[in-house]
Amino acid sequence: MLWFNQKKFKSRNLPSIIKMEWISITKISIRLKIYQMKKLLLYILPLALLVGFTQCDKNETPEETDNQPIENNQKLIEEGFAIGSGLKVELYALTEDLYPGYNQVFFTVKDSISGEVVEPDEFIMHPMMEMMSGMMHSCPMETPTFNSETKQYEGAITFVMSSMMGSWTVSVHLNGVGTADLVVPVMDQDEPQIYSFPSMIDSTTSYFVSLIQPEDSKVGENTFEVLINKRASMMDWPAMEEMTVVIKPEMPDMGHGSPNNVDPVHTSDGHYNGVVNFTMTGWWRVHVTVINAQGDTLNNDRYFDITFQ
Ligand SMILES: [Cu+2]
Repeated sequence: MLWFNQKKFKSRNLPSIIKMEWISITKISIRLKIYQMKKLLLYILPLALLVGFTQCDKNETPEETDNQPIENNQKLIEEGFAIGSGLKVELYALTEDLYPGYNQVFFTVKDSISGEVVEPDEFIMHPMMEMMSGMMHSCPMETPTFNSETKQYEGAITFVMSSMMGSWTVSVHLNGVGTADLVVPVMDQDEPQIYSFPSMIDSTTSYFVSLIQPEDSKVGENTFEVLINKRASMMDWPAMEEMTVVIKPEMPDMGHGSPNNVDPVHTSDGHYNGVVNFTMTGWWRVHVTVINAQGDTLNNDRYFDITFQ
């Protein structure tokens, strides 16, 4: 078929009979284009929808497989191959996104070819952040241990800052031969779940307090649990077990506190458990004071904001 270059070929320069012809050819070509577009839509639209759904699926809880039930509504955060080991690592969390603070993490290790869940002989986890400046540091963590029922490694990572400041990688070293480097986003939350402060008696030492509970606050008594770590070095973040913790909840815009709170006491591995009493819904601010074994108060006013309806 004849094809007119419409930009170069102006119809007004033509004799009227040819002009008619030209118009009808243009019409045909427009019809053809519409037909082609319709056909294109017919194929592209379902494809686009399919891709859309597939991408949505990635954020959903993965489907249960025969050999590995997904526990506790876990969300797949990232997966990767440990090159050299023939194994694949999947990292799950209980929230859609990892966040600054205490995150429980779950790892499933699979044979990279058969997809079968396996228990590796050796499993070593290292969270590491590369800051914008190029400086590297780790963060507090709880070494994952194998749960023979769920066939997962279960542990915890306390991210000390969000991915706004750099890039977090959770490396998993398997059987001494391969490492899976999982680059994970750590997303800031509206109400921060962790705060840090330099010690008031030794400003070179920083402490990190993470809020673990309440997760879903309710009116009445809630378990109040925090984790306390010290930054001994960029790679060493020990849990602090000999602190005294004092809590004081208030509703800042209503000018009242609440009775019957129980200060958190140490349970294990730097975790402190107590009770916070929220007498009504709304915005609460729980002030947390950390006192060392010598009786020195280590922080000035620090708090967690907790809002619930
Ligand atoms: Cu950092």
